[in-house]
Amino acid sequence: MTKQHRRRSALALLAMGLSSLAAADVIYQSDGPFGGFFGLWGADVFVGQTVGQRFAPSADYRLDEVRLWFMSNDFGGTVDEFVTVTIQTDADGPGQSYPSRVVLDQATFEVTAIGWEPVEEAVAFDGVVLHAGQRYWVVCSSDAIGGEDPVWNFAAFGTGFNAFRLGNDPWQPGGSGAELTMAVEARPAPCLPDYIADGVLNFFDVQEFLARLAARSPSADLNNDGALDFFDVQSFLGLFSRGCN
Ligand SMILES: [Ca+2]
Ligand SMILES: [Ca+2]
Repeated sequence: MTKQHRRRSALALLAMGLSSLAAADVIYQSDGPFGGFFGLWGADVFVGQTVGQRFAPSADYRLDEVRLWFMSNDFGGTVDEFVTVTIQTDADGPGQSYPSRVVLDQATFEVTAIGWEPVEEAVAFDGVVLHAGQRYWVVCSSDAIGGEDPVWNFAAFGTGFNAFRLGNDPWQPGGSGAELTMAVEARPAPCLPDYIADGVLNFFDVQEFLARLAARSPSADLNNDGALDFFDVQSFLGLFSRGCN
């Protein structure tokens, strides 16, 4: 066997391994913060205001990553403020769409922007179940005080469906307005109970689901109620017995 041949074989094996894992799709993508009509502006994220933007996947997915552009309201040096990003379901009243406060998963990042120089922050998530056609919210909050706070950049063009919450007040019903910068990447999940995503439903999927449930992984919250309990087991068994095409 020549050296070149061996290398090809290794590459072929690598390709096979990767093809069994679904690649992430970009299921939501705003414009960037630069240029355009609006120029640089954004929504303050601080003790006085929590900000959310809505998205709705067109198919079943598992959340992989959210990317957001942030700049700092502090003209000074380095900003050392943290932003908490939560994934929430929709309160879903008639014409009253806003985050439900049911948190499916959350992650925190430290704002790295200095002054009005936006930086794109990537926030990883561990497979939160996103059901086709359901509304979800990416919500940003922070304990920063006003004047030195993180600012979630508006996109140069476009409109998004946003909601704002002032201090500890209830959420104000959302509406269409300037688009907040946001990209959402998720892995297609054409068969939700197929936790070992190999297109086949078998014992290994049961094992993987139960392991994630035991590890309190948000990826096991099949019914999207923010809790991990018997109802998720029930959902899993229902989906599993129904099978996949
Ligand atoms: Ca499987
Ligand atoms: Ca649940």
